[in-house]
Amino acid sequence: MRDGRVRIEPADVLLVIDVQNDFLPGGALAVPDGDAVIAPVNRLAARFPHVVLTQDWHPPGHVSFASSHAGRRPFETVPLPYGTQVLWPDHCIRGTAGAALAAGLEVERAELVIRKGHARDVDSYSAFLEADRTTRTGLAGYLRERGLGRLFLCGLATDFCVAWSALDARAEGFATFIVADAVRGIDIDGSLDRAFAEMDAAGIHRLTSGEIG
Ligand code: VGL
Ligand code: ZN
Repeated sequence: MRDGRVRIEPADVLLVIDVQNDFLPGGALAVPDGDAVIAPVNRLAARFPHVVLTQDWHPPGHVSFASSHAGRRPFETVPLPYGTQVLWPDHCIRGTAGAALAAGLEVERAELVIRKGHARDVDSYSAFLEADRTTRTGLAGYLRERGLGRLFLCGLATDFCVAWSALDARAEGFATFIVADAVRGIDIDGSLDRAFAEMDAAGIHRLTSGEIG
């Protein structure tokens, strides 16, 4: 849903999803135009009262890597105990340069970094719930304990980690906004249009950073 200007309130949180080298042009799982989010994210991060970051943070041999499945290639899908998994190139291996936050990201005011996808056999696009849909990252409890939220999401990738995080934020009862000029998508077989349709249907607000006052 589109609405007009929104004024920043004291409990508002900017949730910066996965702005990591492997998702930038030249990275292992490059999101087209992914580096375009850095400038708007920096401007937002300077203005929000609270900033929380996520990092995709996989062990070597992670179940989401095509290289962990004999004969499979990136962007194919496989059935796993928790559902259908898209297979990716090896990316965001914990501690590597590819997993590091983008060099130009100015987020020193971030109060929390949530790392996700760290269990070898379960992926986690969402900042709240792993792909088994039962294991929690702790983020909802952290936000509630501190009395924080509304949530304003930005980062990468719109149709995977941003959308899953936004949908779970909404399901947790947080007022949730997507900052459209501060996200970019991967877009596999229409996944970007689908993600926006699902977010619209869930009551997630869409605005541009210029509409945040
Ligand atoms: C992501 C695919 C695999 C993301 C993470 O950050 O959107 N996408 N791992
Ligand atoms: Zn990943």
